Amino acid sequence: MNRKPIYVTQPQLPALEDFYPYLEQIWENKILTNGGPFHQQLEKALCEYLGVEHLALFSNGTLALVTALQALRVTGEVITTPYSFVATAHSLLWNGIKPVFVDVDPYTLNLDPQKIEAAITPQTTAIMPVHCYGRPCDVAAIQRIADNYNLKVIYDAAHAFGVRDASGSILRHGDLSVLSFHATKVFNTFEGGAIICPDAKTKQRIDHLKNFGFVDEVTVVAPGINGKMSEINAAFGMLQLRGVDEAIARRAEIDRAYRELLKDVPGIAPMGEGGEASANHSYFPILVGEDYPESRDALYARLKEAGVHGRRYFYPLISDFPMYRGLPSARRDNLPVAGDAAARVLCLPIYPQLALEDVERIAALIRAA
Ligand code: T4K
Repeated sequence: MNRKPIYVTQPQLPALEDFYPYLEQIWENKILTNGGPFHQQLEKALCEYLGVEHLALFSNGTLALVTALQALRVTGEVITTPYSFVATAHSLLWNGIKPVFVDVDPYTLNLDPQKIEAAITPQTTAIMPVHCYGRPCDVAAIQRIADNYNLKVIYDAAHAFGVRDASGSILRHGDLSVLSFHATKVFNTFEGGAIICPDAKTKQRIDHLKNFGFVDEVTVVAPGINGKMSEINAAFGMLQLRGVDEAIARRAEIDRAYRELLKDVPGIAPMGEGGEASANHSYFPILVGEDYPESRDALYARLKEAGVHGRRYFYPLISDFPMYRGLPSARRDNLPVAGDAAARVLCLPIYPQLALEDVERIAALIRAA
């Protein structure tokens, strides 16, 4: 039987005709970008939805990370994780900052706070952890270290849309948090991103930085960049926001189905529940262990052969890419937990429209080894 390929994710798209009124509005306004009406509406709506006070929209998550570092005037060395998408560390290189890789915790695969202190030097100015797969970092432990050593904390929260801990949004921790609204994310604006700011003054600085440094027609206060989100993307975001709770609920259903279907497959370990935090089910990572009859790569290839395109997020480790591998902190013996996870991880397809019968078929393929 000829089946359509199943990708690791697929964007949730609202009905096309529901987008027409937004397009008509843009045509009528004739404001296409530079902080237009939809841009303003979306900033406000996202603050309300996420439970944060100040948020600056961006054209993508990577430029938001680059700008967040600029906004806090971070220099020197920054402690970060090797177990992430390459944009995390690239944002440091774009600012002339040296990344210092620290190993991850085996349970969450987030930066291990117990290993951070040993990597701090007189040049260290900040920590950039990632809430990997939307699972919260140990924010309290990280903040204690940052306070002790007077370091900034910038969370790469690209995966953590809508995630909350016991007292509110996970995005309110640290000095700044950065979201991605890329097509593959839980909430998408085709391309997009945002910085969550603690106060209006920081947001204003970030708003200047994303608009070339312009404060008014004749005043430029910093060598800013063009990081603005267009009206089309912002309008699409307004529409997407209407369906995001339903989309996350559907993802939760798929997550539960996988866990049930895979629960006693030897050597297959779906990564843990979200602990005390709410989860957004942005990814469904499994770790393939020695008890499984095939290697992770053999399973990945066999699924692909059957039209199921899982992804090995995050393999290779960032520290293994050529621009990082010469750093002393990139040595494999410095990063044993991250290295082991990168060799064993496979993210299975998860997205709102994925049918339960496809989840069953994927689980059956995994069980069939
Ligand atoms: N920090 C972290 C921790 C991140 O994970 C990311 C991005 C960033 C920062 C940077 O944020 P952005 O600058 O991207 O806003 C994808 C995404 O491009 C990237 O946004 C994401 N992380 C990363 C984890 O995954 P690829 O190269 O794996 O994507 P791609 O194009 O292979 O897409 C995966 C699958 O999704 C495809 O096989 C099919 C499906 N797909 C994809 C697109 C783009 C669709 O069905 N429709 C689409 O439009 O990087």
